[in-house]
Amino acid sequence: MPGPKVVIIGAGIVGCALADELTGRGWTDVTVLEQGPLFVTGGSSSHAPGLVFQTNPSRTLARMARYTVEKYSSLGCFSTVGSLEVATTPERLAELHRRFGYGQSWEISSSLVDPAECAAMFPLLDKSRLLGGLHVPTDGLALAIKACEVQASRAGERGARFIGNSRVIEIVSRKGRVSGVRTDDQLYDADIVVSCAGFWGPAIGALAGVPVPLLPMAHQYVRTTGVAGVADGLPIVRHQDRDLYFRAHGDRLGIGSYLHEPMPVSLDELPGDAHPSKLPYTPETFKQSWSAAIELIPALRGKTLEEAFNGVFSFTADGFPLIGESRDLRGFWTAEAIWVTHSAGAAMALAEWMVDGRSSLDLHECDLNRFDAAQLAPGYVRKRAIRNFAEVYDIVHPLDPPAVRNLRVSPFHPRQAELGAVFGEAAGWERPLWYASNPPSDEARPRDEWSGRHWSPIAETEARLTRRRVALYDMSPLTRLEVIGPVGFLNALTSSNVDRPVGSVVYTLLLDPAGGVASDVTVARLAEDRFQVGVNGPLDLDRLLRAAPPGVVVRDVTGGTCGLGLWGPAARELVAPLTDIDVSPDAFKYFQVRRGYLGMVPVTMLRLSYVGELGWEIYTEAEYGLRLWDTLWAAGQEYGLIAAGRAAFTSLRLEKGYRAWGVDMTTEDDPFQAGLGFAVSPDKRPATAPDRRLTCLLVADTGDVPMGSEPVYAGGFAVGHVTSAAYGHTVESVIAYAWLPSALAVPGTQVEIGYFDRRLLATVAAEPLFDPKHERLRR
Ligand code: FAD
Ligand code: THG
Repeated sequence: MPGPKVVIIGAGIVGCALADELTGRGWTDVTVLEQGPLFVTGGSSSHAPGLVFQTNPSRTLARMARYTVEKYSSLGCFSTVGSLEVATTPERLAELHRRFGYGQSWEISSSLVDPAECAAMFPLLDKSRLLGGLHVPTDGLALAIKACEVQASRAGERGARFIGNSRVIEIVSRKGRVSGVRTDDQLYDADIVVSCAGFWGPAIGALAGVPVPLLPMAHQYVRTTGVAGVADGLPIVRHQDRDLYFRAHGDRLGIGSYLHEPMPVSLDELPGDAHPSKLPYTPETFKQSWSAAIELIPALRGKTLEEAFNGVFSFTADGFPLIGESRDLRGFWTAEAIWVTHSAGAAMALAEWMVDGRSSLDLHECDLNRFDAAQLAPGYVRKRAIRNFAEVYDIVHPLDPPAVRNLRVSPFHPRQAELGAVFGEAAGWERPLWYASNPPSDEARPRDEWSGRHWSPIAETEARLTRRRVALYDMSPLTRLEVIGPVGFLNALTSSNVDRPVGSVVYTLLLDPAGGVASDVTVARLAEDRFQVGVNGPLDLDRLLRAAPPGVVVRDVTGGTCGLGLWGPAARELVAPLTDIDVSPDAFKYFQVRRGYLGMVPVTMLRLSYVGELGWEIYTEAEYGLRLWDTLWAAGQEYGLIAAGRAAFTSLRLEKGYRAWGVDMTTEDDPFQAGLGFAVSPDKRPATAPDRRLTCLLVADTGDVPMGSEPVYAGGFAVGHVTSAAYGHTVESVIAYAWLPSALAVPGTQVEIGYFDRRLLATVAAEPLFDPKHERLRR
């Protein structure tokens, strides 16, 4: 069986790698159509200098890069010269320590080196400017054109066809499914079309009616005349403090720059010659970069440029690729905004996904369908992509404010602003981090500079008062789906029995074909055939829509509705006089749902709590939002009600041991490893003994609070990594969740967490740390 008929658009490095990976898995009916000549097509791959730095904060991107290095090395398309990232500021040196940590977490060996060692590896560096460097011996140079040729020839031997000078001008579809593509002179039938068109992605997307949210931008690359001391074999260098990178081309030095103003490119201004991805050089925008290059490498003084151009490639709103099948047109896939660095790994992951129905790599950060509608707006993509260009080498804190603000606000926003909310952003939503109207805690410990950024001791007050009194949390950004149809539909999709009486809520999992955790959701049964499902974002909507048989309705009701979490020991006393719903402990139990009124507001109340306290999530339509807030706020005054933000929320969540999907666990983890076996019915999936476990650590208090992705060491070796961490104000300790081998996931085991240049002592603890018998939730 040759598999389905596949057409790949584009014979750049991604299209060639995908043809190789698909044919290697037995899908041999593959046709690759390329508008340019083979294999110097004129796309980005034809002009990429091919530097591969594997270290990345994202585990997925790091693993794609590792695969790329291993594959291209084995195919003779990689030159393992090693890499050196240099620091000229103390902030950068600290950042290199953090990057060293990512390497430890993702199994990419590296070492921190002093200025003399930097100069020993790359003698032309002015070592008096350096504070240190990060050396990754397995990094190096991918020979991009050769990698295209070698992978294409292997795919060709297995039956793939590569056709150059064939421009796709139409995507043909029938009943919402792709059925072929048309070039100037021919129609090709296809069951599956994969767009590997690089920065032309949006144009191919337009042919298919599929938004492809990337922005082509130009980036300057130059090559000097001969420089004494430059020779092949020198490590590749990054000088992130000045947005530069360097490689040797024989005795010439190649210099790439991100220092200039971002230069978005419109597809109709591309040169009509054989090199559309090569725009004319703009010398004035390179001046600063040239001086910065001379400062680092004084031997460049007086040298001239032999070649220079502005090369075009893709940027996205969040810096991640666009991989997956369109939800609008079945059978139409994309693999775009992928660097040479990630090309083979991304192609491998996508081929697994296409052939096996799932990838061994967690792809949620890269999924084409990860965006909400607002995040697809061309203006949004453009603004965020431009910021990503400018910040490509910057030291970016996870909570730094993004380029686009106030895109989505909940109806509570004016009240939150009146209370001095300090907002963060998530999926386009404004979310309070904490409220300036609450006093800072005088018990709060000082924090290290990094974890103390975008943090306030007010969060501690909010966390403590949630446990002592009662607090309001904005739950509007939580994605909520309405499902109308027989319960069998949801029951078949989930890991436990959701066929419970009307009025029940079930916490359950969506598992992928191999049993990996694709999501964790709450299913509230509002009526016999009507459900409200709390999910983790647009990918879950997609999953349900794909599975829904005719007659089952699945709708995202997040927009147009809103919700508040009212949690704390006083929650029941506060709401009881306001509502016609009987909220007494026997009438409205933990994990039940009721509908009724709160004041004059029609509400759906779910008795559950991600922060581990008595209380409810209270949902209503958006137009009632202010009235809902005001009703609770007025009634809450005598109970000392406060508004509380995301910082307190995360701290309370970790005290209670509740996992966050996408952070703590993904499709790479099974429920038993993730500590979620309780949410799996044995008849749906038998329990297995975990080889590794998501583990709770108590971290010795030094003021350092990890942020996630830090390595965990035992016996001197990296053995796992941190997922989530926060200071737990009730348990009075830093809490970190981490993946560890089962043998180490035993309470009392001592480990260390790598944080910048420090090692933090940590001890495995029994979980949950807070209220292990759920007494507070159930009273
Ligand atoms: P491309 O190589 O652009 O291939 C897409 C192909 O699709 C093209 O050949 C195009 O002709 C074809 N196509 C488009 N439309 C159609 C159509 N309608 N019909 C048929 N065919 C079509 N990455 C790194 O990892 N490291 C680096 O050091 C690095 N440096 C770079 C420096 C420069 C100056 C540039 C420009 C890029 C750099 N990149 C680097 C980025 C990297 O080059 C790209 O991300 C990568 O090459 C993209 O590969 P691709 O196969 O997706 O796209
Ligand atoms: N609220 C609602 N839906 C949601 C979330 C939410 N869906 C997505 C995400 N958040 C799901 N995450 C959790 C995590 C833990 C719990 C609820 C949602 C939880 N767990 C209890 C426990 O682990 O002890 C209950 C388990 C049980 O009784 O089965 O409460 O925040 N609406």
